[in-house]
Amino acid sequence: MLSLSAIPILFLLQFTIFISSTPFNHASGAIIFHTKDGQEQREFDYFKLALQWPGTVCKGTRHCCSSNGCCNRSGAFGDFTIHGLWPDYNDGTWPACCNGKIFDEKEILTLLDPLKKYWPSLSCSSPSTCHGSKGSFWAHEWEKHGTCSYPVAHDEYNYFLTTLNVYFKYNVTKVLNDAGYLPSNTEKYPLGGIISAIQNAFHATPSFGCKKGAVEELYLCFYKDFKPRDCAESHSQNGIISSRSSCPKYVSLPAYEPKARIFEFADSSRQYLSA
Ligand code: U2P
Repeated sequence: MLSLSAIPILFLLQFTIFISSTPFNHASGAIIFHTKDGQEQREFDYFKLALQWPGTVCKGTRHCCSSNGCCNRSGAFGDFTIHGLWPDYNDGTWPACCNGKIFDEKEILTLLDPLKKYWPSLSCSSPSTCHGSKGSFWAHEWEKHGTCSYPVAHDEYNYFLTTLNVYFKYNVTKVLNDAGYLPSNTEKYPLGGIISAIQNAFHATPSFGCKKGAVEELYLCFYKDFKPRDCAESHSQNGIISSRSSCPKYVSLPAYEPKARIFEFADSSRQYLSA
């Protein structure tokens, strides 16, 4: 059993280990990250919660595999699902692949149920990790974005837990459903109306990505303390910041349609269909 007097010493020890392992630049006071080729990246400015709309993403499914949520139907497909929590810069660029540990699924075992449901991969392809190999969707998001979320999210478990918490707190699917914007394969909705519904609920302006007139991605933005802020839909090229949206004035929110499932054999390109 620990004596009471040992507790402050343990705390101090933990705190010292924590501080001494931070990428802190004592000259400027800023947190500096290094990519694996030694490039410096400064601390991010804000967070972007990137969500995907399975009804649109899964329309593009060409083949199936066990890891593709579009096929195994394990996800919450009437909802926006998580793409990632991205630390971004105000100029439209972002840091990527910062100092941090390689993804280890064992670190997030207790989060697997909600992650499978609300953060499913909607593709068969294995994205690249920051260490030159191919990995899971979660490995890609942690290594590319999670490692740059320091000092707000300071480890893998904390990154995934924080993302789930923000996602549940700012339930944009519920906001849209309550405002009458329901999944439909026939309706078109005014993008301005969708934006207003979100502004009224969260007091901040989201941004969007569309594919063939259908909402594919929705972005909610946050200050580092997770208070909502506007998403700066800007992209910096040669120092010139320009705005861009791939969405028309009227957009659709297609319903996810379980269709014939196309399975792919691991050993060949043979495929077969199942209802
Ligand atoms: O938009 C195409 C891809 O660029 C990455 N992206 C985009 C915007 C942003 O703020 N941050 C960012 O990282 C995303 O890459 P991914 O995480 O999918 O590898 C996005 O898909």
